[in-house]
Amino acid sequence: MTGVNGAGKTTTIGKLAHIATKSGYTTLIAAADTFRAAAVEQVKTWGARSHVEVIANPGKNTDPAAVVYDAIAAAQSRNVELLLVDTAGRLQNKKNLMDELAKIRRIVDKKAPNANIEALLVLDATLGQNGLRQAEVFAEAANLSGVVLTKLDGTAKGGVALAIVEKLGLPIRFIGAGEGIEDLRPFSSYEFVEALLSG
Ligand SMILES: Nc1nc2c(ncn2[C@@H]2O[C@H](COP(=O)(O)OP(=O)(O)OP(=O)(O)O)[C@@H](O)[C@H]2O)c(=O)[nH]1
Ligand SMILES: [Mg+2]
Repeated sequence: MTGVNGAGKTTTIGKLAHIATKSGYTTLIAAADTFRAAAVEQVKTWGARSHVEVIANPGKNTDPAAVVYDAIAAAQSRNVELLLVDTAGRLQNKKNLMDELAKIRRIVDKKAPNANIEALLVLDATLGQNGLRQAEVFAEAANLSGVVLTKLDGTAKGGVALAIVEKLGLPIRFIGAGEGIEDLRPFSSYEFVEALLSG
């Protein structure tokens, strides 16, 4: 799960862990936002809500790629079906942080060559057309396979999704419509266009 600061990555991980558990998948979470100590606590709180264990490294300034490495090893040894990876928020114009994301992606590709890998950009719908530029840069660094559009419970309609699908060919996978654990839905193009065109 990738994206700029505050887009809703950690919340979306919590919601996905809930859906996964309800759907009978064995799931783990990798706490690869190692920038802030509070980030690990936040994702642990979300994991606990659906009884999903979180793999974290308690050390200071740990390498997020190392956490992902450990989490993949744990997932493999336990035959876990789904590993959700939380990453730190980063601005797409910070080259060192985008390089770090690319490194995480390389670890995933190398350690889990047979996995079905989804790299999702979590995009705050209230930020409008800024999202297109974010999507372009994240697509390059993380080899994105899709987008989660969050905060559609407010006044934003998420029209940027049209540009992202058209320019980058990335599907919208889920929409976030609230802060609660149930507030994540699979994307429906029909409903989306209806909402976009209404009032
Ligand atoms: N209204 C609304 N708020 C949301 C939604 N998704 C996330 N939020 C809120 O957005 C804020 C940031 O969410 P986080 O999940 O912490 O975002 P993040 O991308 O992990 O942030 P960083 O890790 O700091 O980059 C929180 O207050 C969430 O409750 C949504 O779909 N609707
Ligand atoms: Mg977060």
